[in-house]
Amino acid sequence: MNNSNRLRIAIQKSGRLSDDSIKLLLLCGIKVNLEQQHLISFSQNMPIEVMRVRDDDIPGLIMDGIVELGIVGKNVLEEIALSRQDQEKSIKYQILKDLDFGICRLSLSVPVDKNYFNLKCFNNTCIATSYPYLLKKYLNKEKIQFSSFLLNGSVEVAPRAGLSDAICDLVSTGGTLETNGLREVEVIYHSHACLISSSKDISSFKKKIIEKLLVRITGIITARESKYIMLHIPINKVKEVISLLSGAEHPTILNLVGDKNRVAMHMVSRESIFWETMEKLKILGASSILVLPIEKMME
Ligand code: PRT
Ligand code: ZN
Repeated sequence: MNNSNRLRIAIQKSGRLSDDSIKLLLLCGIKVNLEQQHLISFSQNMPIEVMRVRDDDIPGLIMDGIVELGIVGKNVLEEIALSRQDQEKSIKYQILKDLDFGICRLSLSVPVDKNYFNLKCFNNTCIATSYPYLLKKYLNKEKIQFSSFLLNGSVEVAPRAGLSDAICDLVSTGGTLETNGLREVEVIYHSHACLISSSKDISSFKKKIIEKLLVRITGIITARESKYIMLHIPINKVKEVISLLSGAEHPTILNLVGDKNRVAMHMVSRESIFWETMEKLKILGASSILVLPIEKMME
């Protein structure tokens, strides 16, 4: 239980989620110096302390009520929840927000030269994995008989070393699998980072800070997904632009000085604007097309 008056937020100390987690906290306006090698760093402008730990420790810290907020991959969260369930420990937590980083999938992969038809091919196989609980949950549901062993690193070398028939590991680009002569055959879990909170007693003072952070994080993520678009277009093509940019809401139309046939359109689009869309706008007669990133948004 955290009795301090400061809201504690746990993030990964060093790894794939660290930079994005720190960036998110800074964008939320939390001033904190994370340069030193300290476990806990105090914010200079908010009643917040940031705790930097291994990602595998974050779900437990939340479920035991040691910290109020955490940023962790859903894969780790679900794996730890399953293992704690097995040990009859508390698994209470809340997912407050799905975040837009740490995107990966947990997949089953086999050597490229091995025939694979369907999940039944995993019957009586031995699978190396860092996620035994997620693997067991998935294959048990499919009624596959298998054995597994835990490797917390270098999982991808297990089949070549003659230790296993297959692996169950995280994949993002697929490069690691390819380098190790493996082929991804089944995705068993889609994951991304998420903001989680403890379900234990949280003071109303801390709840207010959490609410404030949540609004800010939602604004940051919406802004990152959105683009501000400006362009010039013949007046009679305005409707076509609107239907082409279907993710854009309520465009602003402005007159252009010295050109009665064309107008300027300004709008926010909730969708990515690809080169293909810009080329289509050009064909419609658009010019001076600008697509700008948005830093913050509040609705
Ligand atoms: O030290 P600590 O325990 O904190 O860190 P860690 O080594 O356990 O985790 P880390 O930093 O590797 O990953 C943290 C989290 O990032 C994971 O739990 C996922 O939620 C997320 N994530 C996103 C990934 C990947 N993408 C990823 N590609 N985690 C690991 N990988 C590894 C994967 O295990 C494999 O070795 O990257 C390799 C595959 O990548 P590709 O691009 O070659 O497919
Ligand atoms: Zn870890």
